[in-house]
Amino acid sequence: MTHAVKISKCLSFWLRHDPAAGQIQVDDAGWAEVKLVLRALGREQLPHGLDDLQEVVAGSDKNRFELSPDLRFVRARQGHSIAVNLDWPQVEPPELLFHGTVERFLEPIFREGLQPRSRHHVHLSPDVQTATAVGGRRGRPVILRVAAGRMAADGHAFFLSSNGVWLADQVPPTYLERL
Ligand code: HQG
Repeated sequence: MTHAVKISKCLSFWLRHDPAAGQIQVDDAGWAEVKLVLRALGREQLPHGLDDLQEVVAGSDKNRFELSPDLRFVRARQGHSIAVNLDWPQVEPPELLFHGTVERFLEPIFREGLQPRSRHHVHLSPDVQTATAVGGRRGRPVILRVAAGRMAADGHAFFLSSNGVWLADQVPPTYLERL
């Protein structure tokens, strides 16, 4: 694993799930002090200069993180399990969105719908390729097609994170179809 990947994994863990593990604090909008984050990276024996952090933020394949313009604060753009309020805009979704998962989750998914599990929202992808990568983290990917347009017409809200991930509170089974 490269240093950049290790730094990214630490950031994901502290900023989304467990700030205390990095001895940092995350405010209501998800921001943590860069100074404290760098100190925490140092404790992990990882490169911990501001330039190292900037490189990871800029180089993240999914654009997971965001630095404030003055470089004093950093946050994750989505994926939190801790309580944050990121104010993603509510946006009219495209007709279809996609969700990548694995075979073993299909039975509960078609019974109770897609549920956020440990995160705030269900994560949906704009295209099959992205969904395939998401599902592939857990095994052989299975792609579900989400009738997002119909869902929105029925009154369900969709939010769009700044890195292009679509978020919904849940997706009832009636809007799901296996590809
Ligand atoms: C499944 C990564 C049983 C769901 C990715 C998924 C994404 C159910 C898992 C982002 C279920 C939750 C999110 C139900 C859903 N019964 N299983 N009713 N409803 N599931 O990791 O969508 O690298 O919380 O199919 O790229 O896999 O972290 O969600 O398999 O954008 O930046 O429960 O995480 O981005 O897993 O991934 P997750 P996800 P990062």
